[in-house]
Amino acid sequence: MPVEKGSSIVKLSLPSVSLGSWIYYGATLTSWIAGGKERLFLSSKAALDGSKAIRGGIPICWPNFGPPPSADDETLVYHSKLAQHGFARNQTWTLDSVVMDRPEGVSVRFTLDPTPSIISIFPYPFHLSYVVTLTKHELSTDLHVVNPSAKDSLLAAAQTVSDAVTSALPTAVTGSESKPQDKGLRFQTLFHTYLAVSDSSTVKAQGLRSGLNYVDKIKGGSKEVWEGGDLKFDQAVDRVYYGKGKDDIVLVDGQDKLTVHSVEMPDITTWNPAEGAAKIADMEEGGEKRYVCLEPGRVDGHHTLQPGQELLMQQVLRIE
Ligand code: TA6
Repeated sequence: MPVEKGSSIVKLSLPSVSLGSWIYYGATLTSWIAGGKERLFLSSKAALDGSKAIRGGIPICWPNFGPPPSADDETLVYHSKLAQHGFARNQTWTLDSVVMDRPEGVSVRFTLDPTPSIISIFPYPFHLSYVVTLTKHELSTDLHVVNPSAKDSLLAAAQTVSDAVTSALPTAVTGSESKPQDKGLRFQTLFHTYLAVSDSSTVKAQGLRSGLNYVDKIKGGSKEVWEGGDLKFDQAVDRVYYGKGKDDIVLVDGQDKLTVHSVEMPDITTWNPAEGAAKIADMEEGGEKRYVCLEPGRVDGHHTLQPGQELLMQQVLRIE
């Protein structure tokens, strides 16, 4: 059965070719087996019960990536109070539909809409639709963000419901700020992709153009310019490269190559904590050797969708 729905997990399979498992919590993909092996890393200590974000697989960072922004920008006051990487990875998404169920590919859609608890921390109308597709050599994760504050009657009705829920919340929940007047939906997005490797100290990422600006978090957030060449992970790496655009990044692990392609996600984060992994409570022992994160995103400032606007962002992982 290509699509197997459980109460907290859905499994997709293309017989004897590939298999993927998604947990509704965070719509986090926790396994992708292709070409005879597991391509994603999942810490054996990861909490899979919805008590915290999953350490491994592909968590979705939205509407922030990284630590929250400063509240100096008044359009980001609510964003400034969110937890690291936003809230999408900590919500139970809805398995909306099976989009495709064919021998050449299977695909399902998850959705996330404001709930009272989300509205209490982020009182902006939004609709997230997340389609994951498995084919023989590829896994595609597509996140569609909509600002539904539109004139259209159905969407306007959704807005009214959202307004009603917000105004019904006590100030103690909504905080002293009133509901935002600005109808723009502001967000960053990033797929926090943990790619399984044989030994992180020997793999390399290719395709980062020389001249790219990046922020090096290991050096306290210093702004640097990439000199080009292969990026190695033989020591701790935590960098955000801006403006790679449509360039593919290729992870080379011995004879194995995996291409990370992205659309409307012009930035990429590269992360492996090396010995710093010991401080991560839900990281398995020695886990840092077994993965590197290559994380396509849209994280250079917050993107704005005006009422009725939408944006489709995509990551495609392809084994060569
Ligand atoms: O994407 C890299 C990063 O932002 C690192 O700076 C590192 O802290 C990491 O994500 C893990 O974040 P988490 O909140 O999942 O522990």
